[in-house]
Amino acid sequence: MQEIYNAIQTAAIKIDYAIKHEDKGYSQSQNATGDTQLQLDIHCDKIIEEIFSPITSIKELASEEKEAPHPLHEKGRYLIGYDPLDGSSLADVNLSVGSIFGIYENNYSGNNLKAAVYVVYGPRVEMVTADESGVKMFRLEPDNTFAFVKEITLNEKGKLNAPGGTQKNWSPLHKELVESFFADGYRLRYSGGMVPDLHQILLKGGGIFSYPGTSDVPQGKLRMTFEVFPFAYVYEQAGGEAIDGKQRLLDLIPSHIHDTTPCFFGSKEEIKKVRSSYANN
Ligand code: P6P
Repeated sequence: MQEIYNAIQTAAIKIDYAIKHEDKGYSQSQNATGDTQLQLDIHCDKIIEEIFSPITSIKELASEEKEAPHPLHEKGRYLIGYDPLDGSSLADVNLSVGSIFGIYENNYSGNNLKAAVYVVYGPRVEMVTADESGVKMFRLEPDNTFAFVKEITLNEKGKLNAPGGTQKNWSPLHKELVESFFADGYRLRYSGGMVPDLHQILLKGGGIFSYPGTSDVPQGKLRMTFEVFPFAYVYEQAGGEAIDGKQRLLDLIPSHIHDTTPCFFGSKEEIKKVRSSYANN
């Protein structure tokens, strides 16, 4: 696994440089989910593919930016589902963006995750790894090494509320749930970038991030394989929970690697409240 973590660090340094110095606007193509791809999306995907290709423990790569998985080494142990540059359009307005990696065995179901990693490209470049040893944060140093900073754990209850999705398309039930957190004094922290938004809640000790099913996207917007399962794993390893409103997210089995799901990530108290609100939905 360390070989894969090292490869992610190498890719992160190149991706951070590309974000800051090589932005090339939109391409003529769309990804499997129908998002128009930035040249940067395609460029970052190529960086990862080139760096991961020689690693013989990787059986295949499944990228959010490609329709089908890309086979690598037949006897490889791991399947890697990744989003090379999540929230890439935020780079145009100089906000933080990120890369997300799920490291699976056998198939891309949530319970087959063996580790999850994300990288935040912001004022600092930070990498967070989650595996059976817990959740660890590393920071890019001037000598291009990643130094260990700390272990991350979530409190039972937090203070931040990150409500995703177009509000006019929320169900009345979801609108009431979001407003109840604000009525309890939670602070709004939402940039539209899943990686920095979830990173902030982790670093500030807790809260709730939600991207529900809405009238325009009933199955939610966020992709299970590349975004939702890796963060669900991180949050559970940090002592939090992650559900679709009712079920544990990691118990879900996608029928296609680009499937999406409604998702809630947070501290235990907040997830308990979500479960209670959605119980009769
Ligand atoms: P909305 C970015 O496009 C992204 O995929 C995630 O990073 C983010 O959480 C979500 O979409 C934001 O979506 O509909 O709230 O703008």
